[in-house]
Amino acid sequence: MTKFVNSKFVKKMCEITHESYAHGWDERNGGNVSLRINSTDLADFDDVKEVKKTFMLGFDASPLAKEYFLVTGTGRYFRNVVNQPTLDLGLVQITPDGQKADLLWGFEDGGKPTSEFPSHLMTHIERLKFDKTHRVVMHCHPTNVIALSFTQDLNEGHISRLLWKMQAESLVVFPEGVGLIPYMTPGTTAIGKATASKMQNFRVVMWPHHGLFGVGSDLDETFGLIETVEKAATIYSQIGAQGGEIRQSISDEQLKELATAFNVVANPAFL
Ligand code: 2HA
Ligand code: ZN
Repeated sequence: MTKFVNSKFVKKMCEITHESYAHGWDERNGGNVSLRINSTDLADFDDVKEVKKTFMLGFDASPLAKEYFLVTGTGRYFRNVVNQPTLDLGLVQITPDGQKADLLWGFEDGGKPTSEFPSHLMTHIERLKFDKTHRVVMHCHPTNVIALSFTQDLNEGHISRLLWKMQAESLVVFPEGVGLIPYMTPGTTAIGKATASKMQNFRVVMWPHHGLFGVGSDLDETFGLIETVEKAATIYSQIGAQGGEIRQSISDEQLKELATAFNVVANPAFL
């Protein structure tokens, strides 16, 4: 029998959290990730069968009853996960009544799931209505995206079009654009509800003056989505550093050609 710490799930979480930290998106305890895992993929591990403790969720997660999530811990530093995954990560199963999460592995020094776990689970619930392949929710604090939320009108169409026009890749990677919620207090059920509601139409949602929430079917894809949004915002910052004058840019027509060429549907409300 294999130990869960050696699983591809833990390995990939270690890699992604470290990569996100190395990009400068997770100062101190910033950021959190959750990954939904199938029960069949856990069958080989003998150290995930017993309930170690149980956490109250504080809301009704019954659409996720019996689902398994590998999740980062509250207060834990992304910088450290790679060196102490059994402390900073936990594998939980949502209880059949959807009110609690049973800890099966990890959080060995008394940790518990991220403070944003309600936002994660509400987002998982919403995304699974549209896309059964959906498995990952990732939150982090990308610097240039946060900067944009101070200098730009907080309008989804404006932000999405700005980011689409910063590089040819943007529209292909996030054709729906970027969703936006008002500034809200982190870690609350209210921010979870607002984020999940945006996830009906978007895979990436900006939290002004705070960061991004991204979703996807695996960790690489979700990381890549956030990376692409932040790259576009970084180009915008660099344009500012080069004097800020835009002499030529990608036109609406060229965006439409991109959508056709890459077989994606650009959000009709924005283009
Ligand atoms: O995990 O990033 O939003 C810490 C945070 C809260
Ligand atoms: Zn945060």
